[in-house]
Amino acid sequence: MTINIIIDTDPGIDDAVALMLALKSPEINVVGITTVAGNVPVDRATENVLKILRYLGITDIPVYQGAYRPIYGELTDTSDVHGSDGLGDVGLEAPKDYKISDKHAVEFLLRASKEYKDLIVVTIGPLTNIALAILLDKKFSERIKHFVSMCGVYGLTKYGVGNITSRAEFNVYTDPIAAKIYFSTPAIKYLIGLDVTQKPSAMLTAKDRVKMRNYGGIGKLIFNMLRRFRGSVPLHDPLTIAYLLDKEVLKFRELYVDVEVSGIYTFGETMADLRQDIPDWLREGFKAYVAYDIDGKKYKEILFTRLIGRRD
Ligand SMILES: [Ca+2]
Repeated sequence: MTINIIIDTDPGIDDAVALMLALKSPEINVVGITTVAGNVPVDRATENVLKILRYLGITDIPVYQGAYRPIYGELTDTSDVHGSDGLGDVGLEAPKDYKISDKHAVEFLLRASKEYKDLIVVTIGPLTNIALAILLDKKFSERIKHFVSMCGVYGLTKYGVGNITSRAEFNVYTDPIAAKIYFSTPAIKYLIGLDVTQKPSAMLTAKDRVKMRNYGGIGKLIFNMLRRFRGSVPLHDPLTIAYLLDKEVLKFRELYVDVEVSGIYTFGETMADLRQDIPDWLREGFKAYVAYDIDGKKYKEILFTRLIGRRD
């Protein structure tokens, strides 16, 4: 069965890997790609999507540019992580003749939610576009089969520490109001946070990356994009796609979650109500499925098999 998805993204090296994983997986039909300001300004994010499409020789997937800034929050310079171009400065070129749509990403999200009965929205950047779509159309989120989002950190494992501040994950920190609007909808949400993406068994070791390089092609590209890192590197965003390909990769718990939208040390912190034995009406926040464990070996097998054509 074909899995119809929209990917909302701010590439970003791990976004690039997520896009390639989706686009190389025949079970997945990428209905469209929407961009958002996050790791890089939105026009750069759009350009980076086009670079990936060009690299893969894809010419027919519609690309829609989205929000140029967070609703509330500021863009952070991530060039120390993602390079000055957002893709590790490996020299990928944008296609000269790829036309992006003149429609806004949010318009596309609303339209596609009506056209497809079984649409899954995958978010791997700040949630600004999603929040805007929710605010424009009360029924939008209910028309989506479900969302899968790389966002937040919920205190579910010892690996779950912030990656932008000690408490906050980047996508939520960049636009916490947008995250709150998203969390507060009754839509079905699968949230994949740093609790699982930073588990050591799920991270790409230096040895994994050398193996990738030696296989050439996409493997070499990933190696080069990540060449400034030493030791193990988490690949957060592709986990959303890996989960769609194989549900065994992640374990989820239904929890109530919320996000801190003010505070000096807690700005952008996500929290899950982990109290035991209290009635739901006393709980704080909104229902979501939150990932609490990952089969890291399986995750890496998916990356290697799909992207490089080798098991490991
Ligand atoms: Ca991202």
